[in-house]
Amino acid sequence: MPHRLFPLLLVLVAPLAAMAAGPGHSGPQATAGTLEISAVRAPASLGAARNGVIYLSVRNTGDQPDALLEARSAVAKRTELHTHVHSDGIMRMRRVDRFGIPANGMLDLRSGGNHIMLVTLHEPLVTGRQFDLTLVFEHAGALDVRVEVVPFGSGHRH
Ligand SMILES: [Cu+2]
Repeated sequence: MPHRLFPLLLVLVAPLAAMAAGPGHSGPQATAGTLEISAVRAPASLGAARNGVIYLSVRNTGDQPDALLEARSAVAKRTELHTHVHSDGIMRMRRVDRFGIPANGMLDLRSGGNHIMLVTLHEPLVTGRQFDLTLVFEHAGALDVRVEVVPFGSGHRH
């Protein structure tokens, strides 16, 4: 029986490959050039809230800075890049033109900081659902990612 070794090898290797790709939130969801996009999420809508927020992380492994210029999604009338500014003790949101992504650095959109604003949702965001988002980077170009709707409150800083 000279052929008996080769099926055994397949049986050993396949589960290892599955484990490496396995569940968990650590790996990037999408890559564009030197950019790795991960943890793309939107908190579920609360009550009759008309607006939504998207958070995500971008790691730039390259030596050139890049920038997020635009985000597009069909779930809302408009999509804007927002930052938070403190003025007179009040935290307000302000629209910005771009989010810089440093060379060999991170852009971290998170609760209380920079975020993508979904202005006037067509329907409420429901936990467990997903929707499409197009990110437009200055150098890496356009990239489509999936946004996962997570329970409200779980998108907070950790
Ligand atoms: Cu906002």
